[in-house]
Amino acid sequence: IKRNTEDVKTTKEVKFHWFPKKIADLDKCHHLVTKFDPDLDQDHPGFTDPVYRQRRKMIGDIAFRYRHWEPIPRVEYTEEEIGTWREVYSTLRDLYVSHACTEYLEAFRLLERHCGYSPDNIPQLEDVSRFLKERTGFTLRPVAGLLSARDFLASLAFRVFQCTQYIRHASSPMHSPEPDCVHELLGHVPMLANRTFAQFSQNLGLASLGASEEDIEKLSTLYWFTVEYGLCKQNGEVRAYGAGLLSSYGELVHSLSDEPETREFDPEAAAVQPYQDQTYQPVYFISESFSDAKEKFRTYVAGIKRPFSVRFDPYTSSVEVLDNP
Ligand code: HBI
Ligand code: FE
Repeated sequence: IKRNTEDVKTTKEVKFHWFPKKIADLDKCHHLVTKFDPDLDQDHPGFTDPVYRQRRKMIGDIAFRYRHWEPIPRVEYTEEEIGTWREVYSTLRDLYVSHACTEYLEAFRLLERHCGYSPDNIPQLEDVSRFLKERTGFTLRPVAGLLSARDFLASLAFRVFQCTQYIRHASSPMHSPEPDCVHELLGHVPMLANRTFAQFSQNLGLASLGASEEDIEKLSTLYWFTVEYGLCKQNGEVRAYGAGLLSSYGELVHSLSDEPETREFDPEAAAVQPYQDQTYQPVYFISESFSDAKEKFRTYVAGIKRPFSVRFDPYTSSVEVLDNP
């Protein structure tokens, strides 16, 4: 009799979704979502530009061919691409002093000093990955576009951030419908250099392993209102730590104006709050501090039901799966 072994995950016949057990398994976590792909999305600024689409494909191929343990191949960016980077970089940098949280500012200074962050240079993922490894153990791996929430969150469990390497279309330097290297390098990377934030990100990832579709949906919504659009209190002021804010001039200004509604961070509420991926958020959540957010999240995760629990082994970068009694 032939059995479909894919369906049978434990001897007790409890079914749950496949997930990576060791860091090299992330080679299998490459499922892209085509929602904002320039080849398919007619509203993408690069949709009618065959040269851009060709370039995007070439850089995407680096990600498709990439395997764990390899150094990330370098990209020689064109003058036009560097021009796009320069425009966003110089505009945003002036705003960070008054709008970004201190953890971000501290890391940003180090990245300028050690990692080639400057208006005239798009940093190389391999250099940034080495920098992060030394700071928090996070590494980057190249990805060809918007990844499925399940694969994206799973990589965080191993302190791996899946990072795009191409840049947005030159006709629209201040906005991109999909993640690009401006969003990753200016939005995500500085925060991943912070220890508490890195631990929070990994915890989010560990909670997602083998989770049900509904729980993946909740965890990605939580990710949205923290890692992407989170605000925090600092010395009596509100500052931004979310990558979607720190990589968008317009929304960074909007988020700290008195226009949007703000609420105290509560994982239960943030996990089910409807969100916007086309315009600015109508509501933002403010955390007291990263440690506070991490603690509240721990309580929230304890309420998620899974037929097993996971433990991360930092010596081997693998997860142990423990059957629940
Ligand atoms: N994929 N490449 C990439 N970059 C992201 O920031 C990203 C993603 N996929 C899903 C995602 N972010 C989140 O919106 C959550 O769904 C986890
Ligand atoms: Fe992002």
